[in-house]
Amino acid sequence: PIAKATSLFSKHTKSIVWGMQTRAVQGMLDFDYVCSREEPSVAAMVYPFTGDHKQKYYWGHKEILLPVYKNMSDAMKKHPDVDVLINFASLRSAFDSTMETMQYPQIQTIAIIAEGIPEAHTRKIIKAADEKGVNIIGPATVGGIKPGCFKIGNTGGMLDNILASKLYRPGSVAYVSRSGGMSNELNNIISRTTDGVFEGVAIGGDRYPGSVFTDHVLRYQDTPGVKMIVVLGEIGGTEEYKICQGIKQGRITKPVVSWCIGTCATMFSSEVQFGHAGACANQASETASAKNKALKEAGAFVPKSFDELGEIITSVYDDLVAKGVIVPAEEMPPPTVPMDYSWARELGLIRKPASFMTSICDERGQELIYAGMPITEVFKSEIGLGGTLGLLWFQRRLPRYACQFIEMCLMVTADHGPAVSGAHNTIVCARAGKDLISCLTSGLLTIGDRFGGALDAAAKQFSKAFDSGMLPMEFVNKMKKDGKLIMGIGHRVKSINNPDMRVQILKDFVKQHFPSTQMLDYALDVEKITTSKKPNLILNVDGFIGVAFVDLLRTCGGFTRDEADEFVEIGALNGIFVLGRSMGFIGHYLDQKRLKQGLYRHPWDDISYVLPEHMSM
Ligand code: Q5B
Repeated sequence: PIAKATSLFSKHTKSIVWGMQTRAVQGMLDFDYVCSREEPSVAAMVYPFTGDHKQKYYWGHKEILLPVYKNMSDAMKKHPDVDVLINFASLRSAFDSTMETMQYPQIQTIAIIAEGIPEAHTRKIIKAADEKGVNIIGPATVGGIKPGCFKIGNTGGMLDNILASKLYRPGSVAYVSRSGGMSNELNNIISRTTDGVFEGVAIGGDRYPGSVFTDHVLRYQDTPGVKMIVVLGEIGGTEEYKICQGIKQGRITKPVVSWCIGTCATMFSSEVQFGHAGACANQASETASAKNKALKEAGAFVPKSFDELGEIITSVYDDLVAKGVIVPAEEMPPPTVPMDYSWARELGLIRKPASFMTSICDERGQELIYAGMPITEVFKSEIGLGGTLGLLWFQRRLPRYACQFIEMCLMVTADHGPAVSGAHNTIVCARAGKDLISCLTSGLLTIGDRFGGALDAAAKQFSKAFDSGMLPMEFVNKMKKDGKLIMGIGHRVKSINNPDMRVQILKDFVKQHFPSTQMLDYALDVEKITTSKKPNLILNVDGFIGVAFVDLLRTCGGFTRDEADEFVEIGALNGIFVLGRSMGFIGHYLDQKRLKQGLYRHPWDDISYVLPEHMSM
């Protein structure tokens, strides 16, 4: 078998990450940056489920691109300087990808993150790794960290943790633990009690880890920068006894501080399986208490409980400093890494004025919310289209009669034949081969003061006259004197002799259900005067909806007078015609397409050409 490397990571280590773990990769790059590495430790990613491409990451303040390869062979060929693979493959594919990785002699270390890999597979991986001289960290681990040099995936947590535990520069203490979570705790304890971590590895909680405690303790023994070793063992297995042997035989001479977690197991009457697959004592010698006792007897520094681990590390460290074995280096501040915007916001460190404000709809939660009403409630309370419009336009749950009135308005304005301006435009546009949206908008663009867009102006004119106490006749005369048309009055084809049934239907409903029809009554009095002058000067559909809506907003109980006036002022009422008539315009568009109507050209005989005559000099 080929000998395995004792130093797994340096300031120049380059790795390939298997899997699209973008957060983990960014975490590694941020770590590299605070360690003042010259180059990122991730050379590339391998992800078989997409084609070759590049992914954007931050390198300090800059943005960089890292390649993603579909095939491992391409990644290895393009990056011959890579000697570490971090395998984020799932428990189903971790075996194949790890075995494939070991075919490339450039790889010296593989970290396997997946939990639940079948033990038979792990044993095959271990056998192959031993033959090929590859160091395995994991499976079922977060990995490991070498301050100032390299961080495996998510080890050490987020950047604030890395900074708090001073993992951006090496100390003198190396540790090995089984648990990734506890390795974080060790980073914290060691950074508070000593000059910091030199290297830390979490070997993972499986019964057959790819590398064992002694593999790492012996590496640390042979690494000059390591001055003391911390081993955090746990209940289950007999690995810790090998450390005892190493100390007794003089193979391990550096001070070892050790504690095995799981001493509480003795409080249970039956055997306890702890969280890790390997954390179960199958015999007395595998209990945490037995192993702690043996370690102490062998010469390791063993605290009385985990709580005292920090104290014992301090005393061993202080002793090494006193003896001059450790000379703490001067602290240098690490380079700053900009904090991710979303994280800074989550921590409440920054605030930014929003570019947008909204108060009608919120789609971010589990359920869509219309003006405070969850969509399930919208359906449960059967508020219909009118109620939905009430929520989105007026931010109110309107009374039933109001919802019904809105729906009736939408129905009566839905269409009024192909001859009206908007439908005509839609039809011409459809026959010119345009799409639905173009045809619809082409029709909508004709809506204005003269056609379909007189609702708000009618509401304003009538209510202004009414509120100022003008008699209907005074209003008509004033408008005539000012040379203004009364909005909502007049129709091209409807008249008192040919009444508009749409208006009649609405009138019957409003008269029956609205608490007050003051504005409508005023407009009907105006209509009496205008129709006495010309029979087509009726209160038309726009005018009717406009004034009835003023009555609704003012008297339904949901709005203050200011709010009611504001909706008219900002043009809410024309929206009713726009929405209703969109149904018709879409109908005309579909109709023209269905009828396969060709390009429309207006006939010459319907155009009067009135050009200026030829001018002779
Ligand atoms: N005169 C609607 O006009 C129309 C007068 C008036 C005082 C008035 C006209 C008008 C105001 C805007 C309005 C909505 C253009 C209409 C709609 C939807 C639709 C459409 C459909 C659908 C019709 C003749 C004489 C003149 C005028 C006077 C006219 N209107 N006086 N106030 N409002 N109304 N728009 O027939 O003395 O002879 O010079 O602008 O409410 O769009 O179905 O077609 O569902 O699609 O062209 O219902 O009334 O009348 O302009 O020849 O005027 O009456 O001053 O007097 P006409 P004109 P004089 S609903």
